[in-house]
Amino acid sequence: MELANYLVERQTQVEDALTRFIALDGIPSELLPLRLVDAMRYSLLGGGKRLRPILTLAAAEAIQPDRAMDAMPFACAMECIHTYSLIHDDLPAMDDDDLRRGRPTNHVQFDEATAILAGDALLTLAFELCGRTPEHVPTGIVLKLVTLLSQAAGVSGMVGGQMLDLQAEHQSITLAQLKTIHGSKTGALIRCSCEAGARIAGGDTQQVASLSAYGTWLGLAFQIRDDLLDVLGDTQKLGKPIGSDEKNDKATYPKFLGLDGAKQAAEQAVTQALECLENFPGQRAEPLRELAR
Ligand code: GRG
Repeated sequence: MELANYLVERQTQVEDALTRFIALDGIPSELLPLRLVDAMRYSLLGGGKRLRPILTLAAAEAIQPDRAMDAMPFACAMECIHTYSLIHDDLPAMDDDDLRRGRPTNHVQFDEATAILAGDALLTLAFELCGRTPEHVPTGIVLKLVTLLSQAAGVSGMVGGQMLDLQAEHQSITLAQLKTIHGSKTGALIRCSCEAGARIAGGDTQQVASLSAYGTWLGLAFQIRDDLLDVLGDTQKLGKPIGSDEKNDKATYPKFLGLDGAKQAAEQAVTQALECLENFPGQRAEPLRELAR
């Protein structure tokens, strides 16, 4: 399996779906605040790897390939939440960044109030998209998706993790605390993307648990890699400034473990993620395996 081709194909499908959903058809144009819609579109359609929606689709595919597209509305919901988090994270009150995905951040391109509202509106759009899961998916599963999404994005997940992260600035924290912070701030959405895909495609308890655990390990590997790229990457390729962790005196995996130790920890997390896929024989889980590698 060629991962690059798979990613391009899935990115195109996700972007087509995001473009359709953000067209906001059905709302009379005189009711739409165009500046807000422009700001939402600017960030939602402005690039990015589309990792979380691709994970949702790939997890659904690992259960039942012909059910993968049932997961598209939820996949797009995950991207809406992710995009809102980036817009808010870049604000002057948070990281105060000017560059994201190689372009001016939302508040630089528009203004702070518009950026806050664009984030808020993307968050609520995510719940609407959850409700657009095809009607043949059992209602009980859709209800579970709402709970999963709320827990992953809210106080027990991403927003809670962001708060812990802000409080930890300029404090000395332990490696265990760092893992907890990132497990919530970044890991929760990644785990939720995987678990939701499994549920939408009708996975049994064991399969759902395995794909959720895969998401947990992948989230850890992703965060360690992100910390490493902040030291070793280049701004051009990443589309955002490097060295920001050092500048903001942030606790990171390389600071705790050294560069080699952090690389090893990422490799171990990838090995664990791959082990979670052992009961998925054949080609169906190959995209998830390749993504982890
Ligand atoms: C402000 C509510 C609120 C939450 C902020 C997740 C988060 C919490 C902020 C995002 C900022 C950040 C740098 C998080 C670390 C995780 C990370 C590297 C996110 C970027 O994700 P990618 O690499 O980005 O998937 P693309 O651009 O490819 O979508």
